[in-house]
Amino acid sequence: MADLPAVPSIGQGTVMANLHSKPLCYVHYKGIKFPPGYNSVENLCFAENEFEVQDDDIFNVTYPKSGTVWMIEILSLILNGGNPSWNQSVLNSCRAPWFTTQLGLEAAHLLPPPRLLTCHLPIHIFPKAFFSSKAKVVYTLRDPRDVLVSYYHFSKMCVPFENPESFNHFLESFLSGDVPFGSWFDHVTGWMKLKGKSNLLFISYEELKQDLFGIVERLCHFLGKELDEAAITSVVENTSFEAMRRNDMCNSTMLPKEFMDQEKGTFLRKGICGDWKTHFTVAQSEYFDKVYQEKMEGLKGIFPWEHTRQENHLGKGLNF
Ligand code: PPS
Repeated sequence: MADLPAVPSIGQGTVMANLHSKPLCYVHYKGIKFPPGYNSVENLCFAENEFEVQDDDIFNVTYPKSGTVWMIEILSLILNGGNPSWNQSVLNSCRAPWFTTQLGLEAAHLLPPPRLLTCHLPIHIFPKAFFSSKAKVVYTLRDPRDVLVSYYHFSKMCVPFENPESFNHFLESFLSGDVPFGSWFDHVTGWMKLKGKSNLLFISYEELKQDLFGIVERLCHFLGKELDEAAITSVVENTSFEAMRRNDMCNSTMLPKEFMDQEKGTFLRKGICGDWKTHFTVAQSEYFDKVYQEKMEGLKGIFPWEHTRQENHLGKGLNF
């Protein structure tokens, strides 16, 4: 397993070397487009309908750019009682395989229980077997404006993604859901329908930034894996942005150039909240807000990015 390519961001598999030399042809499945090269209709169909879910499986589910790789590091460390040796010696794609791809599926079958499994699947394509199992899902979400900015930069460096024409064009595509893995709004509202179920935990990137120690404690409790203070401190230290940047097992620098062009960007780019403010014009911000208000009707008021910093410090809006 250790010789599998690290694809920390969006999957595992062989990518054609000339992906960027011709127009990209996305894989389409159930209304969602997926990056070519390592996704196939067969594997997506298998993941949805035939993937065998085990009761002790732990799924790390996200919309892209919401903190997927961060959560892999956190969960891997929790499962190892805070000991960083697994994180530092085994690629993240082998520790928490992208089971919707062929290589990820093979890696998943080799993992001893409890398995960590990763995907960006919207709920309507998620393994059917999950819904009658005791398996757990950790769903991480992030301010969609920061997701958009991160996704924009990522699309420029990741070869199986269309190179954005401009920031404004990408914003339009994002708001209309015409990006790989579909609409952020549909993804989040779809998963939020399961809010309240005991085997699902929703965590936000903003909470991770604000109180990593507290969130690790919450995750430990959810997973039934209580750690002492020293172990939690180790999880926190080894999953800091700086520590992850130094760790080749998760910083994506091991990826082949034909998959990710490190000269065009850095996967662990800025790691902050609110970077959208340096990208959006006032007009773009107002347009985004208008679409957000329409699409998030019914769920408004519960997400950390909808509150002021002071309210968040008072603990409002963080426990959804
Ligand atoms: S992917 O490609 O969908 O799997 O990307 P994903 O891992 O979901 O998101 C990448 C963004 O998460 C940031 N990140 C972190 N921020 C803070 N601290 C830590 N430890 C951390 N690890 C990952 C990463 O930098 C990307 O965000 P941006 O805004 O681009 O920096």
